[in-house]
Amino acid sequence: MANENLPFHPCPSTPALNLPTGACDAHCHVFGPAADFPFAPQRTYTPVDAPWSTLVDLHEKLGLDRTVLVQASCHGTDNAAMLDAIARSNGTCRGVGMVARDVSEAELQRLHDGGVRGIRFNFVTHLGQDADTDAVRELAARIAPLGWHAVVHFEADRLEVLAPFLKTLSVPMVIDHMGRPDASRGIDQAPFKMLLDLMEDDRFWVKVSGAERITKSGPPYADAVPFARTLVSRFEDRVLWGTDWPHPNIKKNMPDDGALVDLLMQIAPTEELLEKLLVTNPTRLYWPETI
Ligand code: 0GY
Repeated sequence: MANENLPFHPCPSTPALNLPTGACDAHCHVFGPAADFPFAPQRTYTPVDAPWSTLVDLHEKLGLDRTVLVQASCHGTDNAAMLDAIARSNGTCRGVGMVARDVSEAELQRLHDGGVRGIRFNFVTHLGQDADTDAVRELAARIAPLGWHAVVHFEADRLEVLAPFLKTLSVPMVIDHMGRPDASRGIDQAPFKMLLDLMEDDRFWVKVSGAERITKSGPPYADAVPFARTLVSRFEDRVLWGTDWPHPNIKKNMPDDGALVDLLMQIAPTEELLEKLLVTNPTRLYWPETI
């Protein structure tokens, strides 16, 4: 039986930080409702229902105007819940899907028409089997003509093996959750240095999300901030941020999404950096036609 997730925070605080117009949550999920969009039988966890209407209310409270939904493993390659949300969003939401190796051209086009702009590959032990690198290579070549990118989600200790492979791909690649280092080991640890090296190559982007995942000290995530701060200060044009709502597989201290927004005061401490992180950069990847 897949493990049951904890519910998301019932009443997130209103952040003190005013976000810029067009601010984008570039990493969050919709789950179910299971009655309408059943979870994948092969999933490794069962999330709580986290429908689009709840996310819309949350974003309004936080001051977020746009959304990138990321397909999570619990829905497998059935992107229906995500596509349904995008269709309701009046153009304010785009998506990152998951697809099978033998996905048809027609299905890729259907996803594109439905607002998908990338596909995601997992190399995370607790989410089940790793993506097959031959399949990743094939799919990366197939999505390139659509102008899509790959989102790569891995645990920090996988990077040493993964980096040489990723460097052979020609599409833009977005790394989830700062490459998931153990924050208690500090920014001089080898996996984070490896990530910084990888980011010198301008095919790579990184999400400075996941403070609540990499922290060892817990809220308010002081140990995680230097990682995000370093990435934003060194690579201001290739960083993205997201809440990660509804926070799948967080086992304790379910984050207050308002507090996660307020962490941005430390992560991107000038108006210009905040504008790039929340508006300019996500626009380049997900709404390039508006530039
Ligand atoms: C995340 C993180 C997680 C889960 C998934 O695909 C997923 O199921 O993304 C996780 O458990 O670390 O990116 O939201």
